[in-house]
Amino acid sequence: MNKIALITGATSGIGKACAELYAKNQYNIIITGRREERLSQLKAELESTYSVEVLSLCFDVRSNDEVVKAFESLTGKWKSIDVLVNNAGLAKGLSSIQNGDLDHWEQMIDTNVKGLLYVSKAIMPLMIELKHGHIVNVGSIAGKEVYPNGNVYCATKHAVDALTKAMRIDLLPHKIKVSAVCPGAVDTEFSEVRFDGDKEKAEKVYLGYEPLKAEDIADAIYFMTSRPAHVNINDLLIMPTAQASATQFDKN
Ligand code: NDP
Ligand code: 8X3
Repeated sequence: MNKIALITGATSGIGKACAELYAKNQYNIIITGRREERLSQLKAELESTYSVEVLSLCFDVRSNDEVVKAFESLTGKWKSIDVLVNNAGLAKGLSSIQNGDLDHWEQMIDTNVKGLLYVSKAIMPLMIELKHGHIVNVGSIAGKEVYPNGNVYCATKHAVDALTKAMRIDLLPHKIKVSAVCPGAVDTEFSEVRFDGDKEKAEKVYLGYEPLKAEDIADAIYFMTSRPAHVNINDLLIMPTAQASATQFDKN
């Protein structure tokens, strides 16, 4: 029987690359995101390319009601989730804390912290019942270091780091693995979202060096979840070779 991977934020970037890689490895996939059309398109692509089953759930992780409703709809085999990749997340803005935008702060906290909690709260009981499962939280270098003007985004990713450790401790007796993957710069839609659709500004983030690709992170996540039962990779910090820390780049 195929295993099942649930990937939040699969409409783009790291989540989409994960959905593709798990499907390629014959997992049945649950993909989530807010953009229905992208979800339908990805579902059709994965089903036809890899002959796996794909369930698409369109909801906003910031709404616990939507999260609960989406996962209450799971029936039969779809409740036996082997892997949960808590990937949905975003940065909004890049400004000093004193000039911060309250709406940006709320979007980041509600998505990266509360959204991750809501999804986990819905899925953990299923894994506990099975005494089996692996949760991979997508953290960031921003959860290891704080960089100028990164303030609230960095705080949300530090929270992901703390929650990963907390989940690993509390879920230990239930035989559920919990890991974090923490990337440096990955060329996705991340910067376009951060700069409210300003493509020119977003492109500059990845100029003059070779950033990571979404597929690099998907590879790492798949590797983590395909270790033998007695092995857990707690935390993986993965950077472009040209990036030594949150702020130090070797640019041309
Ligand atoms: P993208 O913007 O390409 O993808 C983000 C995904 O998150 C999209 O599928 C989006 O789907 C989903 N998402 C965002 N907000 C919500 C929401 N409220 N409800 C449901 N889904 C949501 O960026 P990345 O792939 O780069 O980002 C994925 C994760 O990786 C994030 O947690 C990010 O913080 C983290 N990260 C990224 C790095 C980078 O440099 N790119 C580095 C380190 C970590 P939709 O819009 O359809 O809802
Ligand atoms: C994304 C990486 O450092 O650009 O989490 O904010 S960073």
